[in-house]
Amino acid sequence: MIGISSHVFLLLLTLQTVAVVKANSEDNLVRRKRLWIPPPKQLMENEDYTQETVAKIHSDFDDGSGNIVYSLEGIGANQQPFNVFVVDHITGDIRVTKVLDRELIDTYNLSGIAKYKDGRLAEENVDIRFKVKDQNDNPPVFAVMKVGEVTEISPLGTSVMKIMATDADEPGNENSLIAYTILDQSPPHGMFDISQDGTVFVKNQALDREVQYELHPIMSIAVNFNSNSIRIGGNHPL
Ligand SMILES: [Ca+2]
Ligand SMILES: [Ca+2]
Ligand SMILES: [Ca+2]
Repeated sequence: MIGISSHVFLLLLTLQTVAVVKANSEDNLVRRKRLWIPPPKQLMENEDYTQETVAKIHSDFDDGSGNIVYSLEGIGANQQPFNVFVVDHITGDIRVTKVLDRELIDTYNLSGIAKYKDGRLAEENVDIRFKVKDQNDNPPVFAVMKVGEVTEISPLGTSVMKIMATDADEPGNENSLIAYTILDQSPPHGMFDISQDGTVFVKNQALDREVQYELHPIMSIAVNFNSNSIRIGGNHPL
């Protein structure tokens, strides 16, 4: 059979063997497509794996003489971006040729192919998947800041504006989690506060329309911070 091996895939290989069923008795070389798909091997973005074998494909029909030729197909192999993953045609060793970026491609779904030298398939293609694990390598980015506007002597809690920021790291992961606090404000009288979801609200009723207020909101998650400033004026344009 054709299999994938690495420290992660060794156990899977055993399970896979059970799942293999011969297509018919006349042609033992071609087997029924496997229904069971191994989970992806995980590779960390920004880490250099180029000097190691990240996976291996091997056919039971490989007699060690070079009678089987291995190849890879899929996005990142024989489709753009080409040759991110390459396989040694003789040994079946799979290597990655560059440092991966999760924000570019987060999963590679490849097919491992084993053929005889005359071009006949030795096996059904095998699924080889690589998931690129996220690192916190993108800071939150504030959306365009507009000047907020609020009527003077507005009651406490009056919503002034909503701050928005985005983070390109993996959604649902703490690497992209954003919460907001106000780092400082001028004048420093604590006139405004901000909720974790980014809503700026009035904290002190004594707002004066002759004063220009400036806030420095900051994302409060320790691993994820970036700051910018916003201005808040009275109920007339500044
Ligand atoms: Ca990245
Ligand atoms: Ca981030
Ligand atoms: Ca990332």
